[in-house]
Order: sequence, then C-alpha cells, then structure tokens
Amino acid sequence: MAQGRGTSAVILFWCVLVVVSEMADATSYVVGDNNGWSFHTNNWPNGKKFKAGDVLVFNYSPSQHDVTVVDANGYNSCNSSKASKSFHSGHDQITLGRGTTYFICSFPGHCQQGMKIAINAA
Ligand SMILES: *[C@@H]1O[C@H](CO)[C@@H](O)[C@H](O)[C@H]1NC(C)=O
Ligand SMILES: [Cu+2]
Repeated sequence: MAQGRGTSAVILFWCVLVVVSEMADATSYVVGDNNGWSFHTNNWPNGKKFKAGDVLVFNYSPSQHDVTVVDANGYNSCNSSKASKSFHSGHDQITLGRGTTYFICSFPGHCQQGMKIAINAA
C-alpha cells in the first residue's frame, strides 16, 4: 500500500517535470524586436528557428495596425479577405502551431509595405 503511494508520487513528479520543462522549452519572440509589429518586418523571421509552442508577441497601436492570419495566397497577394483569424489588442500573444503561419496587417497598403511575416514552426 505504502509502496503504491510512493510509485504514484514518483509518476506524478515526472508528469509535472515533463510539463514544466516543455513550458520552459517554448521561446517567446517579440515580433520586429524593438520596432514592434510595423512596416518592413517581413525579413525579421530570417535566421530564426521557430517550433510549435513558441509564442509570438505582436506589439503595435491598435488604431494603426492589426494582426491577421491568412493563407499562402493571402500572404503573397496581401489579400485579407479569406482571413482565418484576426487580432486587435495591440499586444497579442500568439502560440505557433506546427507548419507555416502567415501574418499580415489588414490595414490598406501596410502588407505591401512589408507588414507581413511567414513563420515556419518545426
Ligand atoms: C481578394 O481575394 C478575394 C477572394 O479570394 C477576391 O474575391 C478579391 O477580388 C481579392 N481582392 C483583391 C484586391 O485582389
Ligand atoms: Cu499595419
């Protein structure tokens, strides 16, 4: 009986440890670094290695910009009409799923001025 409880405690300990270490493993990125989410951010992802679970933080003024999730076509043509999600808080924290996620600003002309990023998460 006492032995059973001990085993449960050990299993629980390992579960907690696994969850905590997975959380610690996720990286948080401020998009555009000190410039925030703004024009000409399209090259910001270059050289970074993202993974599923990482968090992107978009800082911007909600009266001037937004964060809109689109597909590859929407990204390439800067067309937000088929957006799957849109964020407006000015401080959006978005957890990446596996694969490529395309973010653009849907304000007229902003995406064309490089307010767009394609993030590939392993
Ligand atoms: C954006 O995409 C939609 C649907 O895919 C299309 O109807 C619309 O004409 C496009 N807008 C522009 C400006 O290309
Ligand atoms: Cu914008």
